[in-house]
Amino acid sequence: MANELKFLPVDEDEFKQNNSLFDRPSNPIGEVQLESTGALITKHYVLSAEKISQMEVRPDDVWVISLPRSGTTLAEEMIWLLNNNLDFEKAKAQNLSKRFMFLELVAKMKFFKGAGEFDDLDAINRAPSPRHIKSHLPLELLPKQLVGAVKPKIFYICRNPKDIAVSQFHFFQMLYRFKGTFDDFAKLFLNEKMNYQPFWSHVNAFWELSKTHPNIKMISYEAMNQNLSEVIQDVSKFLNKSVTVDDLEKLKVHLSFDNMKQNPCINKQEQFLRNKIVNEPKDVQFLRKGEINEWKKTMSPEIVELFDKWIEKNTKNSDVDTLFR
Ligand code: PPS
Repeated sequence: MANELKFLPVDEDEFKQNNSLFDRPSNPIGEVQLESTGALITKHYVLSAEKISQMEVRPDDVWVISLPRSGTTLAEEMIWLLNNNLDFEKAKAQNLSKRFMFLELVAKMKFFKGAGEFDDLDAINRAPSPRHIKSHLPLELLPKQLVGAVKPKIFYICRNPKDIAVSQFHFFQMLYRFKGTFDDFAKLFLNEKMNYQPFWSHVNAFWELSKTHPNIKMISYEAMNQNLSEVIQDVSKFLNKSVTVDDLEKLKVHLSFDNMKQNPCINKQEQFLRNKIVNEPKDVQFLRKGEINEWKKTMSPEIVELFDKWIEKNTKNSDVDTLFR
């Protein structure tokens, strides 16, 4: 099989400098970039890149793609329940990460278990249909079959990048002990130095495809936050499912921020404590605020200006920003 994905190492000084802002020995910011697009990822992933690219996609797969902190978890729980006839009992009995497999986390397992000893995609390839798969990878690193004849259901979750940056800042303070200020983080984000970036091509690729591919649906965090009923109805129609008024109300209660934050199958409390990411249950902030426009309260005017210029520059020839207005 021809190796079509070519990765280049990130400049060593820049890599060291960016990772020096994190108090973790594991260097959270990626070491490699895809040559063709500059997509930034960690070296763990590269071991599985070709396998992921060539992976078989099934017509009844359900995929959720997003950049980190876009509202992926909320979308996954909603979509899984709608695609599983609102089986709340099963949803409460099994961790969401088991119900929705995280594509590149599996690749990371290969790195830790030792390349060659462990078939990284085996769990996903052997999983019974219908599979539910989540990924933060940009389109160019996802399975080629995702776009083409197979036509699985694909959801792309997007969110105002200003709020993504605020959410990522807090999340990486917890997960990777980011020790810089928000302004330090915002500059990394705006310079496209976080894993899975560049931001705009990640979103744009799916936004453009969604205009001609009826199997791709864009969902914004803002829509889920402000009008969940409408989103649920839209998603159920897309999945060819019907929901009664009663179902809709039950699902909305289940998906409320407070309920999901208390839900051990979703809140990652056990996992973060076990892996010593935090020491106290109260410090697990996987579900953190659950608000829109938090940036308005927290960003300095200087950083807002930098974001506005970045948005203007990157949306000149596109209507992609209409997604999260
Ligand atoms: S991750 O780490 O990439 O999987 O994060 P992701 O799930 O994409 O996004 C996390 C943000 O979504 C918020 N969230 C919710 N908001 C409202 N209601 C519900 N039920 C909900 N579930 C998750 C979560 O709090 C993160 O946003 P912030 O702004 O940090 O609160």
